[in-house]
Order: sequence, then C-alpha cells, then structure tokens
Amino acid sequence: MHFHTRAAALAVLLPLTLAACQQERAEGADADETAEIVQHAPANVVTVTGRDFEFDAPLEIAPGLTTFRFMDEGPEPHHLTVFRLTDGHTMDDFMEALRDRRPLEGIAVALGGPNAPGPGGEANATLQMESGDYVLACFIPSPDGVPHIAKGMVRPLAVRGDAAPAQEVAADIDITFLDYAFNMPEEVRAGRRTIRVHTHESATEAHEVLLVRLAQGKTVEEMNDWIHSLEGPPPGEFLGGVTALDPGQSATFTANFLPGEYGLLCPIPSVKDGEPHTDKGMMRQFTVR
Ligand SMILES: [Cu+2]
Repeated sequence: MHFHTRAAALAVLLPLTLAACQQERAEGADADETAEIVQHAPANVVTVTGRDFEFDAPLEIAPGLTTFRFMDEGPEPHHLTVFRLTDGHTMDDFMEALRDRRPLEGIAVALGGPNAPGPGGEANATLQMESGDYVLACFIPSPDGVPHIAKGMVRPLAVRGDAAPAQEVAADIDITFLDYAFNMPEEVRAGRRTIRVHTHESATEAHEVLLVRLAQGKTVEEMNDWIHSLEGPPPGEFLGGVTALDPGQSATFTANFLPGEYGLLCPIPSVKDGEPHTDKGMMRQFTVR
C-alpha cells in the first residue's frame, strides 16, 4: 500500500459528510447493536474515537481477540487502520517510510480495522492482537489533499501481556479479497450479520472493503461514480467495513442488514498503476432478502 497513491484515491472519500447517515445515527439506534457485538464475540472491546485530527485510544491493551469500536466524531470522515510493526521497527520508521513513499513491507503489516462509518457514525472490526507494537492511522485526506495521518491521526498502541489463546469468531458471511474481486456468497439474509473478510494469500497487495447500503433504485456503479464526482447527495449510506488488509490477513466486522440493495467497494489505488481497485473489478452489488 503506497501512501501517496492511497491518499489520492481516498481523497475522493473525503466529502462523505453523509447527511443522511448522520440523521439516522443521531437517533442512537446503535445502542442495542453494541450489546450484541459483545455477545457475539467474546473479545476485548477497545473504543477508539476519531475527530479532526486526532484519535482517542488507549496506549496499551492486553493481547487477544479485540473488537475495535470506532466512533467518527467528524466533522470530516475518518477510519481506523491497525498496523503491526515488524522486525523491531518503530512508529518513526513507519512514518519515515510513508514520507519517503517507500513500501511498508518489512516494516509493518496492515491488519484492517473499522472502515469509514461517516461522520457521527460508528463502525467495528474484530482483530486478533498479539503482543507487540502497533500503529493506529487514518489515511483519509482532507479537502487540501493531505491525509489525516499527516495531520496527527496516528497513534502508537502497545499490546502487552501473556499470550491469549487464538479465538475464532463465528461468521455468517465470508468475503475473500482477491486481485481484483470480492468472493462472497450469492445469498445474504437480512439481520445482524458477522462478516469475515480475508485477503487471499495469492493477492499481491492489500485490499479493503467499504460496505454501503444503496438508496432506492441506485447502483454500486452510481455510488462509485459519486465517490469520484461528489456531485449531489450520495446514492446511499456508508456502513463501515474493514480497512486495508495485507495478503493472508483476516478480520471480522458486524453490520445490520435490512432487505434491499448493498454494495462492496475497494477504492485502494493499485500499487502497480495507481488505478483504484474498484475499476479493476473490486466493486460488487448484492441484494439482501
Ligand atoms: Cu482491493
């Protein structure tokens, strides 16, 4: 995942002020959903708040299965990407590599995290956290094109303690990220669902998923066009998903599906040619019944 190319593509996500989103969420409809997340996954729960331009998060947590609850307090849209530092590297090494536009291979592994819920919204992702040193970052850029990580939305996280046994989250839906496609079941039933996402070992770059509920009569292509043009109201609502996941990595998230049309998008620009993965096939519409 290259900093500059990713930033370029994520620039298009910026004006997701998502008025519609905010209205729905202002009613506090998520209180019950949160209780259910905890019930579903016997995970540690870590709450992270993002706002212009900082994260509120603990500096140290225990190892084990961890549900990150991410609240976007806005006003700009934010997300949370969790990186594990490898081979004794530090957050300074990580930032230096990004500044120099060097690949993060050998420095950090992208483990995903809650993707953008839109300002005022909440998203979640559950990851297996081992002891070690981590970096939390938001790559979404401001209207000036500068990604939030360069404005202060980066924070170290230490995971310390006795190794916890690996736990599997029971998932209802499996989505595999390939170069360049989403593999998923044909049928998705309405209800609160746990989705396991996995970047296949054969993938040559990191992928992400943004889950959107499409407005009546709108298509995922229209949503992708809107992301690039930002003209008029968005043709749907952003429901989180999972941020960049390196090949071989997996994570789960939960979402509440109502009957209707939904879309998956991976707008990460390719490290090969800068073209967004959506244009290479990582865009998919499906019906929830
Ligand atoms: Cu992708």
